[in-house]
Amino acid sequence: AMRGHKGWEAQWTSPEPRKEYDVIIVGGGGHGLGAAYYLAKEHGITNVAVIEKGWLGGGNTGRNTTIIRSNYLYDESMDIYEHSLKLWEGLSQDLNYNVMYSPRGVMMLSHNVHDKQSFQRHVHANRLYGIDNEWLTPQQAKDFVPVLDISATARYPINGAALQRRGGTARHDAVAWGYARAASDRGVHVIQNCEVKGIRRGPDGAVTGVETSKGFIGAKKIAVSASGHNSVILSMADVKLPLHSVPLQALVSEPMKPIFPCVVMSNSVHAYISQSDKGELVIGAGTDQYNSYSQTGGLQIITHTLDAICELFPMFRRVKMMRQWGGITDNTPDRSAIQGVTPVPNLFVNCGWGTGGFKATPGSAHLFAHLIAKGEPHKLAAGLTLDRFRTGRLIDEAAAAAVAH
Ligand code: FAD
Ligand code: PYC
Repeated sequence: AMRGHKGWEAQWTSPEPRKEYDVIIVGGGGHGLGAAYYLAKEHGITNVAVIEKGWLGGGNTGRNTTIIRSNYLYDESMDIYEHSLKLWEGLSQDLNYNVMYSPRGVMMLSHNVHDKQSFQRHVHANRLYGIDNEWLTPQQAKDFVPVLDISATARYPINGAALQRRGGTARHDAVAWGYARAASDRGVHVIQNCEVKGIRRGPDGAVTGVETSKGFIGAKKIAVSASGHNSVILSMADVKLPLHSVPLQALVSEPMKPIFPCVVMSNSVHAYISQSDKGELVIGAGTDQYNSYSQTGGLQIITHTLDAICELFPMFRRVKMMRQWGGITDNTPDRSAIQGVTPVPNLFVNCGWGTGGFKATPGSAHLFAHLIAKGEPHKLAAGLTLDRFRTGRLIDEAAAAAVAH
């Protein structure tokens, strides 16, 4: 700003597409850009393009409430989310870019006997697996978040809470920018404003490239990581995915002085809240109950969430809201992601992160790069393949997904 916003260096190059790449990644969110970075850094594969129809991070990466945690129930999930949490802990140093990871603690409120049994099951499962999670009494919860109403007459009484202290938040668009810069520095092409409109295949059925708004671009391998639009893109290669796309909304308040020290989630009453470093309350809701590609969402969903926030934190009743938006989430029937090969040779997919994939960004990207490079999943992602919907070996994380679906 002292230079009058003149003379800033571009953080990544914006080249014209080559005729052909070894790997094309569709989707310039954190997962796609991160996969490109790890392909270059850990597998020496640099003839890579990330193709984004809009701007980097303009999808769910830049629209989410940035909650990071690894307190899931099943081994397959704990493996990948804890792998991711460990990468978050060193990500700013690795990328030489401040992603503002802030392990301020994620607290999940319990309001009834069912919540308590379910969360305590998660606490025990996590601790047995070596992941931090602890059970708090209502008073201990209030000591951690003094503005919480734990009175017996509260509309949503609180009978305890689960706290993961290593959980927290990060700066969403810094994650996209940090990965983009680091990938570009290693030779990856980052191509924005370029929509993938088709997938071309050869006589043997294997992919040969993508049709885009900038013309045909050849590729030996194609890796799709396009969140709410994964099923649309995979259908271009006649692959049907077990996904449905629904909007999820968030909003921010006017800025205020530091008042809210951690992240609080209330799954039963459909609200979650933290305070950004700019001072805004960052608040999120449940999903719309119908499929849609509109990045807005239903008014009744977000007003219900604000009702819940005002009941849990009465002192926020007069705070003004500044902005609201939605993102399109791709959800699987068991609320766990899919990362794997597809029936089409050399076409890979990373999808189904639904309402909870921001926290997974570094871990998912790291393991997706392994899959693309080696042609088979890393052992930490081995349970997330597409064929679990054929074998029935589902990973039901509906409770840990923590957002009303
Ligand atoms: P994206 O960032 O969406 O990137 C995919 C990209 O693909 C987009 O930029 C899109 O433009 C591009 N694309 C689509 N179609 C095409 C095409 N045809 N050609 C080229 N490019 C294309 N997760 C958490 O862990 N914690 C949270 O607190 C949390 N809160 C959320 C709150 C909201 C309101 C929303 C919407 C989501 C939330 N999530 C949260 C989920 C999380 O945001 C996503 O799972 C994650 O960010 C997905 O990242 P991504 O890189 O896969 O997708
Ligand atoms: O997965 O933790 C999460 C989450 C919080 C809000 C939306 N998703």
